Amino acid sequence: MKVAVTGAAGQIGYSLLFRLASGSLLGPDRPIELRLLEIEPALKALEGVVMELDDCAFPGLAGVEIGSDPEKIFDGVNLALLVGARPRGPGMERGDLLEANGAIFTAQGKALNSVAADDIRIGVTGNPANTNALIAMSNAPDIPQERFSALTRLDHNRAISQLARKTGAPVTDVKHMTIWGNHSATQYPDVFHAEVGGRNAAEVVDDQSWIENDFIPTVAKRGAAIIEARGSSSAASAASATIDAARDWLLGSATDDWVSMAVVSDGSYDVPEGLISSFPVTTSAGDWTIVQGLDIDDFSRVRIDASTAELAEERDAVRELGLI
Ligand code: NAX
Repeated sequence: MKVAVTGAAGQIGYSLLFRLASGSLLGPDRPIELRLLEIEPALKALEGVVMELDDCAFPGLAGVEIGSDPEKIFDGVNLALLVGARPRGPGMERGDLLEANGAIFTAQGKALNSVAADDIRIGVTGNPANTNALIAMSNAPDIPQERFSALTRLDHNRAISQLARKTGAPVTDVKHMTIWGNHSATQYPDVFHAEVGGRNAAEVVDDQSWIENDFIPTVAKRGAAIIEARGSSSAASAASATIDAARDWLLGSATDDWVSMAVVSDGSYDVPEGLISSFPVTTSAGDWTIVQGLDIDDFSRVRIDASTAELAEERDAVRELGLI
């Protein structure tokens, strides 16, 4: 399998590449070839990372290619993990950020459209992840829309961990967690459909104030808390979630569980059609299906609507910029 990683010389890349090469994605018996995309000024640093990959002598690493031309790097790839993005610099307005990322994700969408393998799956980690995925998808008309997703698995994993800690249960006892909406502070981590040890999580917690004033903001603002503590943004956990998401997408989610993925909305749960929004999904052999039939009460409705309204605003902004 040929796996492309963009932003490969960045922080997340430094963790992600070694996990991919050691077999965390498909298991140690299925060799992968890495195709690493970076901007020109970062290629030297990337060469150093490749030297380290060599020095690990990973048995499952079939080859590594690096470069700054997406048409070359994406040629024949089966999975593209789009991690590289332009961070918000000093004095940059939101519109500037969308525009700078728009340039990256239009070019990468077009390149994937023309050279990726027929079975390509694309996972976007680089922020603003949902809208970057929308831009790439809109610029790749020959790739089926369901092949694009944006990462909310880190938020999902954070929510599981917080709930496990609160209830004293192991993380493996927490199932059916859902992140709805945007990978941003408006995201809605939903415990009302989650279970702890087979029981409804909200009932096990039995503390509405904790859910509202502790759990939801802790999960939604976890990225900022990590920056505050570490001096730089989540990297190893983001790499781990990127792999969890891709692995489950390709190999399937557990039969008694679901995962959160931002995928193109078909209007389910009144999320406007066409937005890339996070839903509860089950996955199997590279396909995902939105879990249907969950009751959404008023508490959840307001929060899902607020996050999808933000996504609609981002979509409108990139539409105005002519990026989609
Ligand atoms: P870094 O700034 O360390 O690395 C980004 C890398 O991308 C840099 O090496 C840069 O040269 C490269 N890059 C920029 N433009 C590129 C282009 N056109 N083609 C190829 N490479 C390009 O950031 P890092 O900490 O690795 O984070 C990467 C992205 O992930 C950021 O946008 C960040 O906001 C986002 N995150 C997303 C998360 C999620 O859950 N969806 C969580 C973690 C992280 O915040």
